[in-house]
Order: sequence, then C-alpha cells, then structure tokens
Amino acid sequence: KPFKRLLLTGAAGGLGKILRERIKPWADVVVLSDIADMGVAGEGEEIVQCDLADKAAVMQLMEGVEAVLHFGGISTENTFENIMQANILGTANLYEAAHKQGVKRIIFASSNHTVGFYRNTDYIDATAPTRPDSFYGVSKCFGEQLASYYWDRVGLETVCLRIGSSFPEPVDRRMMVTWLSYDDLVEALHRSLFATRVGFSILFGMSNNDVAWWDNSKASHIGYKPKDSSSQFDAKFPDSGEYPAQNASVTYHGGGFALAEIRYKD
Ligand code: NAI
Ligand code: 15L
Repeated sequence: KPFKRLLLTGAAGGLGKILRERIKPWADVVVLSDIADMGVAGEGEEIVQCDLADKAAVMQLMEGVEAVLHFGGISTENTFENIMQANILGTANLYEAAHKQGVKRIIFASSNHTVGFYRNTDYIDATAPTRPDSFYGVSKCFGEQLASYYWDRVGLETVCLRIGSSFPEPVDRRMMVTWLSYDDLVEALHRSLFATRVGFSILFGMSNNDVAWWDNSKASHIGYKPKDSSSQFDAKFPDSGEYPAQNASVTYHGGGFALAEIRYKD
C-alpha cells in the first residue's frame, strides 16, 4: 500500500465516518483520531481519541505518520472562543507536530466559507482574495495561511480542499451549486494525496454541477475529475435554473453563514 501510516482527524464526524471505510486501501495503518468516540478499531486501523488543542497529545498522535487528512474541528459557525481552540490552536498544533515528525503532505478540509461573502453573481478562482463569512470561515483562512507558511518555510506540502457541501444529496437550492458527492470527495482526496507535486494548492471541492461559482483551472496539476453532478436532483429543485435567486440565503456563496449573528463567547 502507498503509505505505512495515514492519519485521519475528525474520524467520528459525518465525513470521517464515510472516509474511514474508503481510505483503507491507501495505507497499512489508518490512524483514526477525534475528540469523540470512534468505536472499536477494525483491521488496519488504530484509534487515538484526543483533543487537537492538546499539543502534547497531537505530537504523540503524529508519530510515524507520513500523510494527514485533516478533517477534525468545529464544522459550522460557533463562538470565537470555541473556534479558536479547536480550529485555530488545533490546526497550529497539527502543523507543528507534522513538521516535527517529518510528514510530507497534508490535505486540509478547508471550506467554501473562506470565500463565503462573494455573491452568487461572482465566479472566482483560487487567486481571489479570501472573504470569510464567519469566525468559522476566518479559522479556515488561518489554516490555509498556516499551510502556505509551512510550505514556504520548511517544504511541508498541503492541498487546501475548499469543500462546498458534501452530504448524501443537496438539501436546498444553494447546494445544487455547492454539492460535492462522497465519491467525488474521495476522488479529490486521492488525487490530492497522490499527485506528484502540490506545494501549496487550493482546490475547490464541488461535483460537476450545472452551475458553478468556483473555477478550478489553477488546480489542474492535481488532476481532479468529478464524475457526479447535482443535476440528478433537478426534480427536487425545479427552479434551480433561475439562478441567481432573490432569496437572501443564496445571495452569498456561503449562504446562511453570511447572515448569522456574531458570537464572540458563550
Ligand atoms: P463534523 O462536525 O461531522 O466532524 C468534525 C469532527 O471533528 C467531529 O467528529 C468532532 O468531534 C471533531 N472535533 C471537533 N473539535 C475537535 C477537537 N478540538 N479535537 C479533535 N476533534 C474535534 O463535520 P464534517 O461535515 O464531517 O466535516 C469534516 C471537516 O470538513 C470539517 O473540518 C469541516 O469544517 C470540513 N468541511 C465540511 C463540509 C461538508 O460539507 N461536510 C464543507 C466544508 C468543510
Ligand atoms: C461547511 O463548511 C460546513 O462544514 C458544512 O456543515 C456545510 O455547512 C457546508 O460548509 C456548506 O456550506 O454547505
């Protein structure tokens, strides 16, 4: 198998549970980590329950690891204080441990909320300045900048996968644009892990949907080829063709995140 030890953080989460089954062929041992319970380790799995904000624990977690799929953290808007611990401090601990342990590449589960304040009439590529729509989005921008720094300074490679909406199917009209099927998520991760050279790259994680807000031409070296399209769900959203909509929750790329209250602390 290509890797001896591959680490997946966020293994107890929605995407982590899907990936746990799908990434087994990529490594002799998949190290699964989360702050939450992950059940019993199967064949070829090791389970390490820890808080990413705990630097010593993350250092230990990283021993012998060759590559990381970093999906752990708070995945929607929250207070700044909570986001700071899990996503900002947690991601900094992860990068420092990865550097110290000689990890070659990290795939960072970034988010469309790094650019969530662009409007549904904007079509952007990876060179567009970030426009986060939430503390959550700001924390993902921090993660991306940290990845850029570790690449330039010590040659640790990262693909920042700016995931749109990765769920079994779109649940609203906005997700007809932002949807990333689970199969295409796995394809994006596979290409990102095994492309010859990625340096610091940004890849938008979306399926081959009829309407797109994001242009992946700057990431052609990764070779990501989505196979699914949200068009298979057209019947659920018969007015999708009328994009852009006049509904506030789809005014911005980030949808409702851009409209949420600012909550600094609990
Ligand atoms: P999720 O919330 O289901 O999973 C996140 C996991 O991280 C949870 O199991 C949680 O226990 C764990 N976690 C939270 N704080 C932690 C801490 N301090 N230490 C260790 N583990 C901690 O979210 P989901 O949907 O599985 O997303 C996974 C990743 O992908 C997240 O980083 C999210 O921001 C990102 N993402 C997901 C999108 C989606 O459409 N599902 C879209 C864009 C980004
Ligand atoms: C995200 O970043 C979240 O993790 C996910 O729960 C969805 O809200 C997704 O973005 C989205 O924008 O649909």
